[in-house]
Amino acid sequence: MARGSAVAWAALGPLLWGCALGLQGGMLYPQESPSRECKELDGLWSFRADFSDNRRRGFEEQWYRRPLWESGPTVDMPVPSSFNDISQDWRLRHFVGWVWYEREVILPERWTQDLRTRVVLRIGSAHSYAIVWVNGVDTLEHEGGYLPFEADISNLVQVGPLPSRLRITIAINNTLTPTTLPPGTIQYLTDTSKYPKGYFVQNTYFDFFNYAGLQRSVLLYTTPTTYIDDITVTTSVEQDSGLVNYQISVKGSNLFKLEVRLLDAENKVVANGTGTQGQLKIRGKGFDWPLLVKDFNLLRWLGANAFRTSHYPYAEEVMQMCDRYGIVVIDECPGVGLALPQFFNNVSLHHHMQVMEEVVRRDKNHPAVVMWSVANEPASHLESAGYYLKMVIAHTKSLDPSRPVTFVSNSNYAADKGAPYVDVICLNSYYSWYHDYGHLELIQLQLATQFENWYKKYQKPIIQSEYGAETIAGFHQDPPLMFTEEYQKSLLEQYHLGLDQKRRKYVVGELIWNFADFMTEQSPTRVLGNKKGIFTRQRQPKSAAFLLRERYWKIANETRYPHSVAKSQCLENSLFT
Ligand code: GCB
Repeated sequence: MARGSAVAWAALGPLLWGCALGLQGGMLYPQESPSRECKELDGLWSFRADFSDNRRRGFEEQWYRRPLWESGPTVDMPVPSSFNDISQDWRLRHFVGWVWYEREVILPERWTQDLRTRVVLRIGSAHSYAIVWVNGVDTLEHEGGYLPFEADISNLVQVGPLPSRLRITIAINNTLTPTTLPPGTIQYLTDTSKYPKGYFVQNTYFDFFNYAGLQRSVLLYTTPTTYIDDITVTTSVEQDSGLVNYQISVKGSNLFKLEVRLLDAENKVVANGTGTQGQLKIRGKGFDWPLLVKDFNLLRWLGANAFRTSHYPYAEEVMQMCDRYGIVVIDECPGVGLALPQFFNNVSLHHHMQVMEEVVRRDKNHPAVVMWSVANEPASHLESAGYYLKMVIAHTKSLDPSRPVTFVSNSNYAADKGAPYVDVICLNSYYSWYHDYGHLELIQLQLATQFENWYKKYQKPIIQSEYGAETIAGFHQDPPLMFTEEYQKSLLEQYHLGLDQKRRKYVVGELIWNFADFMTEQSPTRVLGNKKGIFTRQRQPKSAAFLLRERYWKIANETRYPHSVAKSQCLENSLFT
């Protein structure tokens, strides 16, 4: 059901570097300034799902040509949100195909009259394929969710006297195909004794609900016609000084003068520069007060200092909070569910590289990002996956030579074909949960074997990137049984004993699965979603949260005050600044 031509299957072969790769321009986070204005388009949009059999009625009847209400009934849809959770209509929750959003905007007169102003339409993310029309004109298409895209619409709004009313129509298709990220398949069920004609299901190979729609903010912003299009910052330390290297890309004209000022948290200028590239030298450390946002307060309460954006890039505002809170991030792209051999084809590889370009372009200047992750649990035992991962990793390294690159593996150490190319080995394992369930006594042995095998083969640092147990808050049983809070706690305790054996050697990180319970598709193994959270979906702690809190603060204090007796409590006001 993807728009356009059918999936092109191509045998894996050498890719021509640079061929159609390379994003045009930057993707800076829009900020208001004396020369830039923003107009948020969050709020109620008109919405319609195309329930027609082929899901193409909207294109056949050209719904974008006229206001959406003229072609049929619409409902209110808040933006940002996932359309799946808003309506009481069961069909919409599980809808697969094209949905249509529309919103009218009145522009300030200056935006339409002043030809020295550029007007840009920016969509924070549209999962997963989007087509955008402005006043009925096909303006922008984008493939892939979770990442922003934008178009200069000046020539559509600056067209003579007062077209100050703008109609924005966005069609979004959430169908996952073998070449989307994450990939998926559509299966038609043709046994007419069981299914009505034309019945199909969307198969996915990952463990979260495929929420869709305009899930992040949509906005309009302006820049002057000569404008900063992109900034790339890399940092290093030389003795007592921090070095900030910058490169600035200016578009629109060659006649400009650039002054660069670096501000600290209190907006004081700490370094100056001029020109499109240079180096700023600064001294000292930054310090941030905790912000009043629940998840970050919980991270701080826990003493956690890192997370992975499993399994897609998080909102830009989350990355900004991480910068402020000193939380380091393994920034992962939506390369999840790469489970079938046919997903490792050239079209997917090309798209995957493009997605990594978009991730790096968006997040490269966040100091919080410590590593890029190109995939979660791909079928990395396949030869074709080895080549595919090698290419995506090499491409990511060429985009950002300053950061390590990884993918998260759950393959056997002897069979994994992608591990030779990563800088850090990230491993997911579920001892005593998906294997040998109930046998907590086996965890330490199995974990030690896992670490020793991988380290012996690769001699690379290792992160335990997932471990955990499904736990229904309020279920208790002692001695512990699966799904109880006691079982989750005991399982983590056993893992921690194993992790501590290797922690000072080559195991450089541990990431619990999961921070909080989350929604998944229905299945016999999921009780209203994945319940491996140490917090509920409402952010209340399960018993395991207290265990982790003890552990994380103890480790943090050991590191920060190596000569005092390690205490398992927060010793300061600030987190890891
Ligand atoms: C995994 C996946 C994660 C799942 C988790 C689980 O290995 O990476 O997406 O949610 O296991 O709970 O099964």
